[in-house]
Amino acid sequence: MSMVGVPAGRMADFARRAARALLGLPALLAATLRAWAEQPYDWQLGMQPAATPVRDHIDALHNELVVIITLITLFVMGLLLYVIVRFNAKRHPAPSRATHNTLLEVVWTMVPVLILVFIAVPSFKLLYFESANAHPQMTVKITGHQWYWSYEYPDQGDFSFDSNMLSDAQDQKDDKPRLLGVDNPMVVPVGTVVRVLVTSTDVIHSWFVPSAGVQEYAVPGRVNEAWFKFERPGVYYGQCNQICGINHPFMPIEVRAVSAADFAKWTADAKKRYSSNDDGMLKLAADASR
Ligand SMILES: [Cu+2]
Repeated sequence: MSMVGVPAGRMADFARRAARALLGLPALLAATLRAWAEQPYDWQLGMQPAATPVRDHIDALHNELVVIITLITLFVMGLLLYVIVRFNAKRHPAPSRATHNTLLEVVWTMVPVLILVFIAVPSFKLLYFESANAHPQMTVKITGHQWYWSYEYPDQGDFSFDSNMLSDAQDQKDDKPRLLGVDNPMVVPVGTVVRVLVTSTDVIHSWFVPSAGVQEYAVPGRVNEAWFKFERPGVYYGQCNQICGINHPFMPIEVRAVSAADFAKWTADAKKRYSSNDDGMLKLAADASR
């Protein structure tokens, strides 16, 4: 059998090609996901893949909540449909005048309370898990400024540097995603518990790297703590996600998780490059004179 005007041979050929394309789809998808793993991509569904234990836990809680939410939604929808069908004016012309039912009221108060308690247990566990790690292996201090980030490495020789967004032209040259690439990325060793201390010099910013599961407010005059341990090497992008002024969307975050050897190499180089770093002061002066 063939479609009108299409020879059977070509139909078979088309079916074969379609089957091949379908079989190849999972591999293609996996490759795409890998290539775009640590940043948003067009038509993305769901969240960026987890890269740290904290994000693994966040995903686990999220998946658990999706099940609970789905069951509740289906239950309420079922009740609504039942009422609409069974008790509409046509089938049920004389409505009940009952206003109280003690048993029903106790049940519909207690059941939601129990559900919330059931959710609160893993939720509080996660809060404590992500708030601080008792055994950090190194510390990086992160400071938000209008509108860039700066990073300090007290354990590796106390150097610091500023991290500014790249221009579109530079992003293209360096093959970095637009509005996410920076000139000096934060570099950390993979498999290491990194404590980050987050603060700000001007207004409230927020250091947010989705794949790390870290979103920490940067508040002037206050130091907030978070931690991460990247499980695999990669480049992880994030952004300030606290509306902090006109250039709020232009203070991206780029974290590079590298091997211990590469980190040692980078540290040695960074110590030389950033030791007499007064970029920050120059930038502040430039901002003030504007
Ligand atoms: Cu900001």
